[in-house]
Amino acid sequence: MVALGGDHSITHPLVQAHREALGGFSLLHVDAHADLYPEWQGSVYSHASPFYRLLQEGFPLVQVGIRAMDQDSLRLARKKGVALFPAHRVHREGLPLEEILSALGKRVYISLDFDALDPSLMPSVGTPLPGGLSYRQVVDLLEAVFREKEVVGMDFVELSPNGQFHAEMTAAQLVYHAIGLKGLQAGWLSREADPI
Ligand SMILES: [Mn+2]
Repeated sequence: MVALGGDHSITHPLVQAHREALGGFSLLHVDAHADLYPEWQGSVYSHASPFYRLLQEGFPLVQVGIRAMDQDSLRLARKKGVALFPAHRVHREGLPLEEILSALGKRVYISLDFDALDPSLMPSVGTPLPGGLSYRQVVDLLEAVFREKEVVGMDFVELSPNGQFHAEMTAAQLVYHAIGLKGLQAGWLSREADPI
């Protein structure tokens, strides 16, 4: 299933529903923020907390593109064995695809916050942060995951349209591309039909 947010609070119930229907999987979280706060502004179900809850529920977690994380979140991530691929590492070394793939299980749920992308190309988010990923880096990551793993579901969240037409088109194109990758994986589409 593909879900479109809305803020990141939708991910926790979506992941729970996927596990109920499909069994276990690991989580690939692509975001500028770790979203590991136990609560935010009085809510344990806030947009800043989904991965805190999911870690408590035992999901293996891989985070890519992170560039905002407090000390408590970092301690929690280390304690729980989160595989962390911060944006600065991606910029210095390139996308460590092999390492990311080996940190994920065979079955993967993808949750992508559009603010993982650099705000120069994705300004239409509530909490833009400089130093983000390029469109091509995100597409390369998705393509590698779809090539090597079974993707059981995905959500795309935090788009906040503000009149920046190019950003909204970028978001639509990324979702469209991901759905196409799922189509290839499932055999609904063939590479020959769309060589790009
Ligand atoms: Mn975010």
